[in-house]
Amino acid sequence: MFKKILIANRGEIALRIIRACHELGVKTVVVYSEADRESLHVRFADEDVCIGPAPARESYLNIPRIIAAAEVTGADAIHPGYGFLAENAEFSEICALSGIVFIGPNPEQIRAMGDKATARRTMIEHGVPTVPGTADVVTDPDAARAAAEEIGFPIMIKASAGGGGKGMRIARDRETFPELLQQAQTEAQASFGDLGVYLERMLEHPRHVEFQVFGDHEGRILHLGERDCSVQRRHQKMIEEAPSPGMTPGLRKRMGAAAIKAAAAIQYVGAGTVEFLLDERGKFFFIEMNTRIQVEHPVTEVTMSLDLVKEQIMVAAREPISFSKQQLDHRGWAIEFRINAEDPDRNFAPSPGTISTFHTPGGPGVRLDTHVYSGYAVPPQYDSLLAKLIVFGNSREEALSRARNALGSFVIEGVHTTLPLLAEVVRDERFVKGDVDTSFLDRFMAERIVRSRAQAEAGS
Ligand code: MV4
Repeated sequence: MFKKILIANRGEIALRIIRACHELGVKTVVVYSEADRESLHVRFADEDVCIGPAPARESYLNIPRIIAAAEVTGADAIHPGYGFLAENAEFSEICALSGIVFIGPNPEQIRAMGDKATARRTMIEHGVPTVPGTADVVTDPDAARAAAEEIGFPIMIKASAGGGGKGMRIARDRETFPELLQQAQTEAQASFGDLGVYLERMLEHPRHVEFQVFGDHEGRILHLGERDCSVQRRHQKMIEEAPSPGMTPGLRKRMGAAAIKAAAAIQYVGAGTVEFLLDERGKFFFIEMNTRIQVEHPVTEVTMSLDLVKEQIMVAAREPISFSKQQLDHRGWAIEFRINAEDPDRNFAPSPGTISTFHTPGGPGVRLDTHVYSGYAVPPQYDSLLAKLIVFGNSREEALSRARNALGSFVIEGVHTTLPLLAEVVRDERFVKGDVDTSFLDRFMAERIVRSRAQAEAGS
């Protein structure tokens, strides 16, 4: 087992990794920017190194400074968390060259799944169901238009070096296709330095269901159930739950087998997530594979009684993973709510500032992953996530009831947050029925605006 792990991240996930390390008896080193001097991950770690000013490229994305911090503190491994350098193959390579274990997959696996067209082709070759589309990137506009006619509109144009919704365009007909193709290629070149885009038939209003997978060094690969992430806004997930309300035992068996096949195609090691789209007829299609621990990992942890971060560290240290012994089974229901410092009444505008009141919910089945405290100044330079409220129940009804109470007794003052909106969503009839797909939140927000205008008029 490692003696000391450097955590190359910040916020709630840095605290989460520190806790896992301390439970394993491993010392922790954290890096932080000047904007994070008062952050909890600095206070909780055994050692801390200030690596630069606030901008991420000067700190949390700065590979030489992170490697230097690991060397001067004698860390024998680095955990990248999610975001920042978590899926940066070059960083994983430089760690290996520096004799530091990167807690994650190897560079080849990161590259294979980071290039979305290569990932698709790999899945097609291994018989994993994919959305009808091109097997590779398209460059020539005429060939692209011919492919689009073949696939049929509407078409999703996706950047191969993108992912997570970045660098996507929807083309609804052949007239607008050439212009949208050009836009997608220009944006991909500007954002990712690679203009490669591929085409997929667009599924209207699918569910977004992802499977947690885990591989060890002996080639064993298993899945740890699914998470439904359909409640999202512009690719920012807001509510995730395990299991998915749209799942049946037979469908879970088929999707789980496909997820394992996807991971086995690249001999995956460590924690990974295979993302699918699920349509209303129960057909599913691979869209992406993520080679990192995800924000929403806790809903899998509480329904599988596992600590996924500890398992990641065990695999990286080539120790046996705990679930190779015990029989795995999911029990109960978990729902995660992302509490962001954003104003839902101003189109989710970021709302940095100082937290004046931070009163947290509790009781049976309530978990809160957060780095925030009363008096904490939310820095404007990073993502707006303040806390993840994870609620567990023996049934979805119990989880929903607990969620309503927990959201209702959670008080954050000093910044606007998504708390009020989340408290409304858990009362929405369609959400309570589990009858949601990826269009749910956009529709909910549109109706919310109409309601608030009607109330304003009624009040006036
Ligand atoms: C799609 C899709 C429908 N059809 N692909 C890609 C990135 C991932 N985070 C979501 N992605 C989607 N890919 C095809 N062929 C629907 C989504 C999607 C989505 C798209 C636009 C806006 C919000 C979305 C939420 C979940 C899934």
